[in-house]
Amino acid sequence: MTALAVIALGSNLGDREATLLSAVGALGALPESSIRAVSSWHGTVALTVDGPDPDKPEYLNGVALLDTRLDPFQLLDGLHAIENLHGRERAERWGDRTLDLDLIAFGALEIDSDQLQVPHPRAHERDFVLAPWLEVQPDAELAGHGPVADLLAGLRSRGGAAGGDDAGGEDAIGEAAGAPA
Ligand code: A4P
Ligand code: MG
Repeated sequence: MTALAVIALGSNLGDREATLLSAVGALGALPESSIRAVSSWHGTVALTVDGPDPDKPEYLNGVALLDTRLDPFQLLDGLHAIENLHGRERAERWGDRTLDLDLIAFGALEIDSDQLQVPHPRAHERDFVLAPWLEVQPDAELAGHGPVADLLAGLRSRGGAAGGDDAGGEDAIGEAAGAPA
């Protein structure tokens, strides 16, 4: 069965755009998987465990939609392999990173294991996930939370755009080459 996986990409170290584009290529090259769409890259303030920190290097964030026949755990292994290929080091939680790939949603599936939680437990409160997701899937729904458009509107009306978008929309690459319609 083919599922639609929503993957959030983030980078705040090195050549961020080159890393993100390379990661998109690697996602599309995963077995039994193809990229359906990729958002533009959004410049966002780093969110640390102590809150937003404008003194940290700025992130580029985006979202890719992936049609896949992998199961969610196989896909997570693939995401970790791609992160490692791009020099990801794990020093501190929410620390600076060359590449972070988070599985935000996997169809309407809900998983709560030590290794993997889907939907991603913090996605519903993150402007830097919801805004690019909405761009590529205007009718998106986050299982257990509702329409992404409503979540984003609520977040912005409360002024709580955690790690919020400060330069969204530039560098649009839109529909990925070779993506299925
Ligand atoms: N894991 C469980 N569920 C998932 C999932 N749905 N997707 C496990 C991906 N991984 C999942 O992740 C730690 C472990 O979470 C993994 O081993 C996996 O089995 P990690 O990538 O090693 O560490 P992390 O990313 O530092 O931790 P965490 O808690 O996942 O962080 P978040 O929530 O991903 O936040 N600020 C801006 N502006 N933009 C960002 O993209 N990202 C983060 C990371 C912090 N601040 C940010 C951004
Ligand atoms: Mg992560």
